[in-house]
Amino acid sequence: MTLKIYFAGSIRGGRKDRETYAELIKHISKHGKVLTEHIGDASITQAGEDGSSDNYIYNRDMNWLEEADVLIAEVSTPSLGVGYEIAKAETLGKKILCLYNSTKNLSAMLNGNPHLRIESYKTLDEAFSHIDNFLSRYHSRKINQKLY
Ligand code: 6IA
Repeated sequence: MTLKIYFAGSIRGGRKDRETYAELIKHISKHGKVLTEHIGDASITQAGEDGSSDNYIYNRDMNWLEEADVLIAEVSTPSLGVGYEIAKAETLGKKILCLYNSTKNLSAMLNGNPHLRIESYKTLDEAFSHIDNFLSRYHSRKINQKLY
């Protein structure tokens, strides 16, 4: 079955890492279906004007989060929405990978949470290998669980 991945990245928190999100999404798509491909879209600006109501966006995103097998969040740009999604995914029992640029200072609320896998990167290739490791562990854990 195809792996479903929820990718989270800042929108109203600021769009300066948008191109990084697009590269990460392209890489993650090799592993399965990214439910939130639009996070890397240049057409989604910080102000946002795609016409969807906030209530529609909230409901749709929460449904996707429930449906997802894993959450991968890029957390270099602080975002209330991404922080909320991480906490929600934790409550739902999802496996979570948080990636951030090593030049940033990460919130203790993420960095200090033992339930999150947190990885910093300097280059996109480093970020890609963190993703590959995280997803291969996810697969092997699932296979092992099926044995018992
Ligand atoms: O607080 P933020 O806006 O930075 O929160 C970003 C996170 O919330 C992302 O990981 C998304 O999953 C979710 N999110 C927030 N706004 C949207 C959105 N808006 N579309 C999809 N997901 C969203 C469309 C454009 C909008 C600015 C009108």
